[in-house]
Amino acid sequence: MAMFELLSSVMASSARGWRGTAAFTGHKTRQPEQMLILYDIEACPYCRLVREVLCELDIDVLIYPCPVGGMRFRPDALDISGVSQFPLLFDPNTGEHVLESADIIDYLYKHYRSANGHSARGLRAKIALAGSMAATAARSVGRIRGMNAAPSIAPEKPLELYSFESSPYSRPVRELLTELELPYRLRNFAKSRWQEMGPPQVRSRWFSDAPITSPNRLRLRELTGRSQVPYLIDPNTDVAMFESAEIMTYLRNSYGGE
Ligand SMILES: N[C@@H](CCC(=O)N[C@@H](CS)C(=O)NCC(=O)O)C(=O)O
Repeated sequence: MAMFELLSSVMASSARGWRGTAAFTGHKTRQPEQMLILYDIEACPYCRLVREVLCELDIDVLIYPCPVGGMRFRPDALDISGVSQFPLLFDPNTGEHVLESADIIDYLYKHYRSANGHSARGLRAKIALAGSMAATAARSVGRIRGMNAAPSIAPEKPLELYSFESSPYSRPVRELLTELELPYRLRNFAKSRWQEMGPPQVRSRWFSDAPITSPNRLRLRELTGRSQVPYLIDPNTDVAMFESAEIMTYLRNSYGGE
């Protein structure tokens, strides 16, 4: 990945104080039986606040990208909520849909976390939104990445991406998935122990014996022997790969254009 892309992604994560990095481990989150669905725009400052909380609660989610100008999932979203507004959460477990990022965050805490928690309020909410807007700005030099639809071919089945919200290398992949309107199961890969902080090379050198506690970390370790994101699985072609630059080339070649 070009150095500029990486640096601006690091700046975006910093603007949000690296929220969406660690999972809350003190209280068990209840995993939804059926995967939640988020109609999302990667670059949208409000959507980011929701994805951060999903990541911190360690909840997987099916993302239906709805970039500006997109036609693949926007009509569904309009049918569900009656308005063209994102983020929109649909919970197939309860049949409920929720608009408004703060209400979605409250809903997630209420239904899936066995401890109190809610969206930021008052001044804290304003600061969170300002930081999220700054994160979008950091990724907007030349063009707003992850905001506008680009021509693409629809996959038959949703893709699968292991990622955590603040991951500087995962963000450009999510931006491209959004632009190409490619649905994907977002496997949140938040860190549940301090030994999981830092780049993979550092961790494997110093903390190779630390037990893995997060379900998705265990899963990826079983699948690949590694703990590294982004990791893309495409069930349509049986391709599975690490490395953001290679994943993006694969996505462009397989689904871009038309
Ligand atoms: N107050 C809402 C604001 C959401 C919002 O303004 N989202 C923008 C995208 S950043 C939107 O839905 N735009 C309409 C569109 O893209 O059609 C929230 O917190 O969820």
